[in-house]
Amino acid sequence: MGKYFQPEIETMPIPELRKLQSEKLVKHVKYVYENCAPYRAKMDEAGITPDDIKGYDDLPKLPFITKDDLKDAYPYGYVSVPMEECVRIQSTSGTTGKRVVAFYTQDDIDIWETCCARAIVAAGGSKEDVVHVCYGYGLFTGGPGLNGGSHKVGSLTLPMSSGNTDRQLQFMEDLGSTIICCTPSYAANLGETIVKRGLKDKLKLKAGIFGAEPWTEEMRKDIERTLGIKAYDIYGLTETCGPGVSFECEDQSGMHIQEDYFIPEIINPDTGEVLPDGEVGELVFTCLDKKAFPLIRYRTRDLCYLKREKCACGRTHVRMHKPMGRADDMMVVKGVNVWPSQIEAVLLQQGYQANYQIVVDRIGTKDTIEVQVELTPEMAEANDIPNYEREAKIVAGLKSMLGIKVDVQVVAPMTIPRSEGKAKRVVDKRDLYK
Ligand code: DLL
Repeated sequence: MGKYFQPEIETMPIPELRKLQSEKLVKHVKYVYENCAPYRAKMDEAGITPDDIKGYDDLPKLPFITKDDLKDAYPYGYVSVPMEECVRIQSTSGTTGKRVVAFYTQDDIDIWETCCARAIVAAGGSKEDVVHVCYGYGLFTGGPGLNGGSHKVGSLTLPMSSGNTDRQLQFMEDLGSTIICCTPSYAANLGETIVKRGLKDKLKLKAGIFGAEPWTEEMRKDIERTLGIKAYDIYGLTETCGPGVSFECEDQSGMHIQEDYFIPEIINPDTGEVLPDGEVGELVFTCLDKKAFPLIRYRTRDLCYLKREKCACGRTHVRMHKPMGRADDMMVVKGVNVWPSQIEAVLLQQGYQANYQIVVDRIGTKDTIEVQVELTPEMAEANDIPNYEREAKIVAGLKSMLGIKVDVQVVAPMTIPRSEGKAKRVVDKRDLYK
């Protein structure tokens, strides 16, 4: 198959790429203005009409979309095609608050899967490969995205989904998996088990495509050593389609953003001003083709910078440095996006006050998360419910909110240190954005 899935697009000379983006942007802004009521309202409010957008350079004139905008319009507000043209939804985690439901037409899915196919080929994939997908399937975009990309490449696809390590290893060995797709923390976990069981020589793995959460260069080295593979980063978010918005090539020097489909910008998260290439700021995406759930200047809250220098792989598309932090307080724990406000909502619902602390750590290759919450003085005085019962109820509430098991410890009033400034709600000992 060669080193590119679509060489003419992936190595397109930059002037041609800009021309393509300009043409698509002009058409798409008109489409969105005519079909997406909340974005039309934003443009009207900003005094911008589709005629003001004549090409790529006019992008900064357009208003931003934020996660709160999508949340306020939940679930159908941004849907811009008749419902009978939608063939799929995917969704972010969380039962209330921050959940976003993204809709797709068949063309939207094709584009998304094409992005994932490009990522698989960039990691050395071809028809001869056996692609072992152990991202979660379901509402999470990881499994379905890489699965679809692997089909497009023509590889034999193993839709394993996440968990059940014994079964993963059995299939890997029996069916000769060559490329593995999962979160980097699960890859590290698998690597550890493979070393422990002495399985490395029985496996045919050569590459891995890992993303959905921050990971360090140290983790990359560790995974490459224990699995005996080359480890590639992949990035994306549900709102823009899912994985494949950007991915690494063999140069492993940043992720190429699929610029024929997405225009990236880096902005100052406080002022919204566009920053020059090379400066760290918030990553913003304009999706140029998405019809069911269009996004113009969507603020990801991920912090990084863009690199425009020529890449040794021959791809011309701009590279983003791996996310270096967040402009908000989201954490990815056990592969799931977690906001402290979701945890706080569960605690307040159950009658506690906002005196709590969240401690996140990584023991070996596994994330741990513990919430310590104070009893209110009234609860302590009444002393009518044992702490273990209280803890079990909070654990259940958090499981239903976040979908993951959180350890909970109920502590006496006034135990958690008070802050004189901003409360330090989260202690994340993992230090993943190095
Ligand atoms: O995590 C999509 C995905 C699936 C990407 C599989 C890669 C592989 P969400 O659940 O909506 O979508 O979470 C998106 O996860 O804004 C980042 O903060 C974080 N994230 C995703 N990929 C990376 C990465 C999927 N490679 C949010 N490095 C994003 C660091 C990442 N953070």
